[in-house]
Amino acid sequence: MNIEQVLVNEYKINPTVADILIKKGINDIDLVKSLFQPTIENLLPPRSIVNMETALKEILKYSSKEGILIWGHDDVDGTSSTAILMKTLRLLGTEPIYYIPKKNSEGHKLNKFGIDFAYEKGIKLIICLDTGISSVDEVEYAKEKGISVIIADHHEIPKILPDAIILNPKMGGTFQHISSSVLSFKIALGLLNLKFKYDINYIIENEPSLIVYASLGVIADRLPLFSENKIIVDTAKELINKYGFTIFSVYHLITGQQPTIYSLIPILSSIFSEGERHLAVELLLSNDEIFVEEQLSKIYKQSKEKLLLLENELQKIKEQIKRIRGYILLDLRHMNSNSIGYIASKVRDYYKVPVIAISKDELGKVVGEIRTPTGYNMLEFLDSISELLINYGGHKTACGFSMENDSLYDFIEECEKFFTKYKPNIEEIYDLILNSFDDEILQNIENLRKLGVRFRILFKGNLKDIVSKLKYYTIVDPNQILSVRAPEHLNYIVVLSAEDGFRIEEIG
Ligand SMILES: [Mn+2]
Repeated sequence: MNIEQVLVNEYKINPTVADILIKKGINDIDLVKSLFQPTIENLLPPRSIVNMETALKEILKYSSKEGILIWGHDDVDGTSSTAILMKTLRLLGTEPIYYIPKKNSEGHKLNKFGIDFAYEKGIKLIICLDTGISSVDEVEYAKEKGISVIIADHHEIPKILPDAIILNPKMGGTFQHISSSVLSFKIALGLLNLKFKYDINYIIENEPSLIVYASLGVIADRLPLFSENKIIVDTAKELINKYGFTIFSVYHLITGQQPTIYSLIPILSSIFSEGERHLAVELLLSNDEIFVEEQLSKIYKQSKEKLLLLENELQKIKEQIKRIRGYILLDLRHMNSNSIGYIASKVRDYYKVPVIAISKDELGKVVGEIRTPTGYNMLEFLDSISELLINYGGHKTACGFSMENDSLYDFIEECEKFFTKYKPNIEEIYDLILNSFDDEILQNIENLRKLGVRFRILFKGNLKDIVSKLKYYTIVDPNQILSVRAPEHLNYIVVLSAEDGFRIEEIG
């Protein structure tokens, strides 16, 4: 039986919905199980990931000696990945070092400086986490220096891959939307199993923090919360309640609030790399309550102040936006480049159009962040203008780039050309377009909603009838959009099946 038949026959899923599930990444019988029974025993084994076997052997080869460098990425997914592998390699009896490039002076790929740094330290293996998938030249350079490279990165796979051992969920053997932190957790699982025969249950009992770190990257990167991502996050929530992890108990002490994965992320993401040290990694790995309390209370205060400043800035920016023609280009060269991703996301959420925010790095080069609604593929755009760029990468709707100052004018021209022509892919915006109410489909979507799958549905046709039937489901409409106009006077309604119910997103 193929996957569609399994979904239709065994799980009673409507064929249309089954096709959408397959498109969303449920393309393998084990993933079907992880979707419908999201419990830890249904996490796919590490070794089903393409190249994992080779990667594990390579790591074990070096883990008996000194000589491993973890090359991370300066965001919560990157720092939680780094913490997972640092901890695991220590358990294996080696003392690795890590380096996380500073975003506003070094970009985010593997770089030659880092390889020289590794070479001087006698490093024989570099493991890139949450970055590196496009570092073709840098991997060549590392090899010339006699350094082996493993890349564990969940970003989009570029046309030309570096000549390294590559682990990427989009190559198969796992849910394609896992974070780099979950990918790192699977490396950890594989290593601990190969070396000590530990299984997942043993690790949950004895090294529960590894799962908790893995959950941070899933939430921070806003990945779809079903299948393996749901398994990790649900298990982490249980473990946080069961054990008092230092960073969580200190958070409780400082704020008086119940610590959750969600509450920790804004604090961790307000910390930036110092290169050879990243305080977020140190805090995650530390059992020293005094150190954690000292640092966390300082950061907590600073992050609150910074958020206030950013909110102010955001308010000013919104007031300056007078006219929108398909997209927004924000010149934020007065702001620190670390903050422009946040601003771009917020402006995108508010105006629901693509936003490009540019700033300067420490060397005066232009750096930018792009955030778009679903349906855009901005990596394709960056590919098409790659000769203007020094560096770029990320996800289709959230990516970053850098370029020389001289290229800015051409870049702006290219944006204008691109957005006047580009039509977002309607199939990526809406999972489903329905011209009438279909009970079977809606019941499927309701059940899948509880398993974490989100469907964005465009309703057309007899909207009076559709709205009256939709009312049998939990509707979330805090701004009461639906009562603005009678459904018979509408052309369409957009509904998202969200965590709390069917959210009314848009009418027109
Ligand atoms: Mn990531």
